[in-house]
Amino acid sequence: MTPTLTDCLLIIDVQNDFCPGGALEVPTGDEVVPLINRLIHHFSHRILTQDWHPPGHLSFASSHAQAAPLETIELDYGTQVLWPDHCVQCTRGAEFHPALETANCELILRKGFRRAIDSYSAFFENDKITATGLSGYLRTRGFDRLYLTGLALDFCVLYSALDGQREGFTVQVIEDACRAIDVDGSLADAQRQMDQAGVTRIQSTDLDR
Ligand code: VGL
Ligand code: ZN
Repeated sequence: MTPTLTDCLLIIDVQNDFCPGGALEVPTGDEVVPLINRLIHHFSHRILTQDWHPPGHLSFASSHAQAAPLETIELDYGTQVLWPDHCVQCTRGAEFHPALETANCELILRKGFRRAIDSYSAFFENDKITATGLSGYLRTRGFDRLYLTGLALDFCVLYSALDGQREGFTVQVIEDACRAIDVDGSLADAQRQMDQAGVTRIQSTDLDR
């Protein structure tokens, strides 16, 4: 498949903290880098997202007394999973994996920078109201089909895929270019939710046809 000018590759959160040795490591998260680099050269348009939290972010377990990572709490906007401190602005953990070829990507969309709201999705923060502006950007640029890759499949990739589809884009998730955290069956649940929403799950080899 030759990507058209209205196809866009979205590379979600391929950052040091989500790779082995990072603060919120996704098992084998770094393995997606060579494949995503190939996809970067295959597509004509590419966008990166970057999880970008201020110190003391409300999604950090350390911001709550007696809370441990992976516990959940109720915030104004609903249930929030608590995470280890990760992707703190201007730290090495927030930088992209050093081997990721970011140079010819057109936009870096940062998210999760409001202290009191987490943002898994590249389109809407976790309150489901606060927009990141990405829909407007993509529409204005004339993109209609989005190919999602990156970390983590069962959180930021999932939420971005569901919102992208809801916003009227055709969303395909390239599964072998993603890795999951997989807590409490979250990977199987993510796959079910994507299927229900009409998000297509493909393998990178499907693009060669
Ligand atoms: C993510 C948990 C917290 C992700 C970001 O990129 O999937 N997960 N922040
Ligand atoms: Zn985060």
